[in-house]
Amino acid sequence: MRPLPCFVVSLVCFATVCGAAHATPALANVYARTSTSLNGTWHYIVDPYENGYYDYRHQPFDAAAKPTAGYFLDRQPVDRTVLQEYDFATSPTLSVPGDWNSQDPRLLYYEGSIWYERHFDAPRHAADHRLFVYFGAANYRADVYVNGHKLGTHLGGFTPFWYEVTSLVRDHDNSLVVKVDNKRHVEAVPTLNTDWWNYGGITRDVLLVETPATYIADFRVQLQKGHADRVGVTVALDGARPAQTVQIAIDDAAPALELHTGPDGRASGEFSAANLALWSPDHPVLHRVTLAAETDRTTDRIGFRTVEVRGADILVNGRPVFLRGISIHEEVPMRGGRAYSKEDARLLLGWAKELNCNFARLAHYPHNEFMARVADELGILLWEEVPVYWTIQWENPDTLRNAQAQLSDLIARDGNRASVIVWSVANETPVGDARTRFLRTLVDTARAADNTRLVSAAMEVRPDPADADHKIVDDPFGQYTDLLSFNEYIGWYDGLPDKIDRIHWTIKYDKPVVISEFGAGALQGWHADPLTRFSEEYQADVYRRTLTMLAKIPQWRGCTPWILCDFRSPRRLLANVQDGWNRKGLIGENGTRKEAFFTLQKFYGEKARQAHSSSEAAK
Ligand code: GCB
Repeated sequence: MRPLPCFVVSLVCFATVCGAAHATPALANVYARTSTSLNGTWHYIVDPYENGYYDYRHQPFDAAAKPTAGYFLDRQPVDRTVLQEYDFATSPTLSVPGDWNSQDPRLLYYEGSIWYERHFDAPRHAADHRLFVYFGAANYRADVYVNGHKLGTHLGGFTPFWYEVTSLVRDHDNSLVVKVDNKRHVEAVPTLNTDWWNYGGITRDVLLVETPATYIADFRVQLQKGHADRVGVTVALDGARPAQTVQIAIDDAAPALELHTGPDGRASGEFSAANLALWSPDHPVLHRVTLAAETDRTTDRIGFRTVEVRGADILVNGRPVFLRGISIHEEVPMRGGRAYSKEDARLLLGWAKELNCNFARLAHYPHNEFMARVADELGILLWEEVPVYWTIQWENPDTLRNAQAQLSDLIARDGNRASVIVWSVANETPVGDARTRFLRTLVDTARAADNTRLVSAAMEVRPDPADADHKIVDDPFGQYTDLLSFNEYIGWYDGLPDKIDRIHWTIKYDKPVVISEFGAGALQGWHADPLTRFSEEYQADVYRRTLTMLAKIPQWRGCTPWILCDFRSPRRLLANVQDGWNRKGLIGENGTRKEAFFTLQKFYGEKARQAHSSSEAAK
C-alpha cells in the first residue's frame, strides 16, 4: 500500500489519516441524535486499477492543490463535447449498508476499490448547528469526499468513523463520494490470512448527524470498579462553549450529579446509588440515563453491573457465573453476507438465547453496535474482540497503532454497554517476545480506557512431545489476562473424537478457564456414523465428549464453542461439502439447526437449572 502521508497523533484518531485539520471530536450515542439516514441505494463504479484515484503517473488526483480530475469530483458531463470517462448518474447501484460481495455474483471474490456515490440534502434545525457524516463501518480503507473536498481516509473495517461537514454542505443536493478498498495488506489488522470472508463495502449504517454548536461529544456512566453502589461519570463537550454545567439523572429521579466542565470541555465525578436495580443476564434492567448540559442533552439506556475475577471464579454482581457461550461471526448465513441491522442482531442473539446461552463471543473483530445493544436488552454477556488474528507484524509500530486505534474505538463505542464484560485483544497468535510485547501494549490500552472490564485473548494449547494425550497451557501472555482462554480442536484437527476422552491438562495459571473455541465441521442434513467427517453425528459426538472432558478441569468457568452458524470462508474449498463455507456452525447455511445444536442446548439448559437452584439456595 502507498505509505499514508501522515498520522494523526491521538490514538483514537489514528485511523482517520489526513484530511481534517483538527482531530475529529467524539460523537457518542450517535443513534440517539437527530440524524438523517444516508442508507439506501448508492451508485457505484468498480475501479480495479484505481483509475479514479491516480493519474497516469500514479499520482493521487486528490493530492493536487486544486484537483481537476478524479471520480471524487463527481462531475456531470455538461455537454456532448466533454470527454468524461465516468458518470455516477448512469452507473448501477448497491444497497448501503451491505457488503458488495453478496449483492452481485460478479463481486463475490472482488478485492479492490469500488467508488460509492449519492446526493443528499442537509437542512438543519438551527443556523448554528453542526453536521457530521457518520459511517458505522467500511471495509477496509475508506476515502471520503463531500462536494469534491476530501474529508479523510479511514483504515480498519469494523469500527465507526465520522467527519464534520458543517461548513462544507449546502441545504440541497450535496455530493458524497466514498472510495472503499478491501485489498488485504500484510501490515494491516487483520493481515493477509484469515478464516473469514473479506467482505468489502460500506457495511454499516451511514448517517448525517446534527448537533448543537456545543454538544455532548462523549460520556461514560458506569459503576466504579469494585463498587455495586457508586456510579462514575465522565463527560466531554465539544464546541465554542466548553465550560458548562451538566446534570446527570437516572430514570425519572432528580439529577443525581451536577458536573462543571472546564475549558477543555471535560469533567468527571461520581455519585452513590445504593438502590439502583442491577443488570444481570437473568434481569437485564436498563435505566434511562440523561445528561443535560446547557446547550445539549442526550439520553441512553444503560445497565449497571460489576464484573471481576477472584481466583478461578468470574463474579457478576458479586455472584459466580458459568459462561454458557457461543462464538458468532457478524454474518447472516441465509444471506451469505455481513450482518448489520438490529433485526440481524435479534436473529443471531435470539439463536444464542435458544441455545440457553448467557454469553457470546463476537469473533474476530468489532461487530456492529446493535449486537451490544440487543445483548443489553436480552441479558447476554459479551466478549468483544479486535482482529489481531494469527500472524500480524508484531514489530511494526504502525501495525500496533492500528490495532490500538481499533481497540480504543471499540471501547469508546461500547463502554456504556452492561453486556460487554471482556475486551479480547487477539486470537491464536504465535508465542514469542515481540508478540507478547505487542499484546501487552494492547492490554494496557484496554485497561487505560476502561478499568472496569476483563481483558483476555484466545490463546493456544501446547502439546507435550512425550505424551500425546497431555495438553499444556502456559503461554507467557497468560499472566497478563484476566481470563485464561484458549482454542482447542481435539477430535477434529487433533486426532479422532475418542482422543478427547483421554486428555489430561496442565494449566499454569490459577485463573478462570474460558475455552474460546472447540468444534467440528458438519454439513447440515448429512447423516452418517460418528466417525464420518462432516456428518452431523461426528460434530455432535465431538460436542458430547468435549463437554464431558472440560467438566474435569477444576477451573473451567465457561466456553464459546466454534460457532453459531456456518460462515463463508475462502479457505474452505472442499467441493460439495464446504463450497466456500466453514461448516463448523451449529446452524447451517439455510438456517437449519444441526444435531450438535441440541446437544449444546441440553447441556446449557442443565447448567442454567443448576445455576438457578444454587442461587435460590444462596438467598
Ligand atoms: C480457529 C480460528 C477460527 C477458525 C477455526 C476453524 O482456531 O480461531 O477463526 O475459523 O479455528 O474453523 O478452524
